[in-house]
Amino acid sequence: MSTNLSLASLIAVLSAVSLTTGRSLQSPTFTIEARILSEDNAATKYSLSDKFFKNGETGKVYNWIRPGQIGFVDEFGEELCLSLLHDGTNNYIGVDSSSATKSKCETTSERWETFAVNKSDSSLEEPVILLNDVTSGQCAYLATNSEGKTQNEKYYLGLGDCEASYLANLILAIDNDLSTTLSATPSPTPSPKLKTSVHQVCDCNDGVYYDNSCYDTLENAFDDSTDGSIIHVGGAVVEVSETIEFDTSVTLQGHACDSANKRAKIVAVSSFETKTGAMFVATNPSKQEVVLKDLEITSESEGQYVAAFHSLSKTDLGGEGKRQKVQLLCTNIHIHDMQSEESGVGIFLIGTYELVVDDECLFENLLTTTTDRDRWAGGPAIAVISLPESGTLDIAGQFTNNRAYFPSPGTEHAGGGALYLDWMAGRVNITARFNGNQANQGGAVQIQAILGTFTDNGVYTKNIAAEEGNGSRFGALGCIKLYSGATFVLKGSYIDNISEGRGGVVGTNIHMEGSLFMLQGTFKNNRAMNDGGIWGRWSSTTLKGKVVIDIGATIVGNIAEGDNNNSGVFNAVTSDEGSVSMSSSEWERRTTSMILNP
Ligand SMILES: *[C@@H]1O[C@H](CO)[C@@H](O)[C@H](O)[C@H]1NC(C)=O
Ligand SMILES: *[C@@H]1O[C@H](CO)[C@@H](O)[C@H](O)[C@H]1NC(C)=O
Ligand SMILES: *[C@@H]1O[C@H](CO)[C@@H](O)[C@H](O)[C@H]1NC(C)=O
Ligand SMILES: *[C@@H]1O[C@H](CO)[C@@H](O)[C@H](O)[C@H]1NC(C)=O
Ligand SMILES: CC(=O)N[C@H]1CO[C@H](CO)[C@@H](O)[C@@H]1O
Repeated sequence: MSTNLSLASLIAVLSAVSLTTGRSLQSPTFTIEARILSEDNAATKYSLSDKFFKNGETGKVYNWIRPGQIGFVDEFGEELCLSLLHDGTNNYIGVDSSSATKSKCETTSERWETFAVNKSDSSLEEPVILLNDVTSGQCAYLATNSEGKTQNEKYYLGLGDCEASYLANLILAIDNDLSTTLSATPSPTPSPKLKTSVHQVCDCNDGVYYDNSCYDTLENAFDDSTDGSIIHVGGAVVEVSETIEFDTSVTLQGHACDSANKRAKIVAVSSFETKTGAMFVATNPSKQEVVLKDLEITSESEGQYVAAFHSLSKTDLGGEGKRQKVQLLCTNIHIHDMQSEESGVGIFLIGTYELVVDDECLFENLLTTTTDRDRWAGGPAIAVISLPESGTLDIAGQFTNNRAYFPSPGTEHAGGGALYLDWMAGRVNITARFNGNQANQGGAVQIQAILGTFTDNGVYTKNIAAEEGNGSRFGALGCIKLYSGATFVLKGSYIDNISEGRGGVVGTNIHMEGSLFMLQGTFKNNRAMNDGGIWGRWSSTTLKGKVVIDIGATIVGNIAEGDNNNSGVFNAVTSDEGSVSMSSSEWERRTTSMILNP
């Protein structure tokens, strides 16, 4: 059974109101009246029972089924609630609980969410109550069940007092496209054709909204936040002029107030310079969970030094900083055009149990650069120093034109053009696309140690390990040490990458007994100016773990310039012990996987 509240797409709710008190929910039954705006913006009055439900479903009596919930009891005695599903962007869709995945009438919290109004009738100064309960005289509002967990956020219709200070509430608009698609296939998954609802933050002068108030700085909102808080940004560009330190578990939620933008914009003003610091620093020495959603983060001026998001560093809190674990979930964030002397201009985590970067994220034009004589770690987009055995790293999205560069008198050995991953004992899963990133070693990704399972499903194109004075290696990815029990599998696509030294795609050094290194993906037109068109290894230690070049791998057109393509596929050198290598023509003659140390 479907309901035609799903015929209506919610457009907006109103106004700068403070909705924390004054709710009383008494009326036993009522009828809702709604002023419906059609495409041409003409307002018509309807009641929910005669227009929002299909033929045969008209005339239902709606009740307060629970505090904060309107619904009805069906012929089987089941309670069905009207709810609005959040589709993950800014859209809401009305459904009854029978067509929602979780269904049933969950008891909602009493937190009420308000939205900026879409002016319904330009001639009226006086606000209009667009949805009210004629029996009780109360007005309908939205209530949300979410307490910081923004996925599958659900909104419910509820009633509250219609005091003038609350102003108007809901506008429901009929969307003809929606009515056909949704009534045919009742589903909690909303149609992208839904109109955008406008969040309260869009009316705030400084683009910051938290706990029913506009804030003049983001810092103040963070200062007032508590665990589980959602801080909203959007509308105005949010300016950050000094480091915001916070120790709460919060969600920073962007809103696309202007429908042309997908994200809310946060900018470090040009006077805010810090060679190694960041705009946001998570400072809780133990557990801290942070969600970043729908945000664009950048700095105002070119060449300005400031990073975006950091955890503590290992020297913070008298050395305690290195024990910190921040869980970070990123959805649709775009961090770009920033630089720092520190790793992780986008995101630096000393440690994490969970980092998720979703497929809509984009890290672009980020630079780590220093002439410090003791620096090796690059990773301008993301640097993670420690992932414990129970930890997970899931990195999707896009990494474009990021660079790590440590020129003389620096080390000339910047590692990781986009990502720098140090101690990886947990599970790592990379599905991101890397294009045009550059470092001295690991054009896109540099890994110091793998102890767990590292699966690379990424797409790497045109990344470069650049000669900067003293050799270079690993065009796309490098890993210095594979511990016993480590699995490092390359299943992705690696195309047109270049190492001006060794290892056109990938390089390794120490392989301990009981480790596995495997090439399974697509390797095309990569180039090492020295040796190892795809894989190059040099070590003073004997190669001990298992190495597999899967016969299912696609290997075409890779070049090892330094040895006339003798190691077009790979070259693995152990100093004092000699080397083993393979050319493309040898590979082409094979009918089985190549396995070392089986
Ligand atoms: C909402 O506001 C936008 C922009 O002002 C306008 O284009 C749109 O027609 C309005 N919609 C309704 C239903 O009032
Ligand atoms: C890696 O992530 C992709 C995309 O999210 C997923 O399909 C795949 O199952 C994951 N693989 C592992 C080994 O977790
Ligand atoms: C180049 O690096 C090697 C070790 O990586 C070092 O021994 C050598 O001195 C360096 N040469 C120059 C010119 O910096
Ligand atoms: C190496 O291989 C590439 C691609 O197959 C080819 O264009 C190039 O001429 C080869 N170089 C030598 C020296 O054989
Ligand atoms: C084989 C090769 O060198 N392909 C490309 C690698 O990436 C560089 C930089 O983008 C290109 O110039 C090469 O053509």
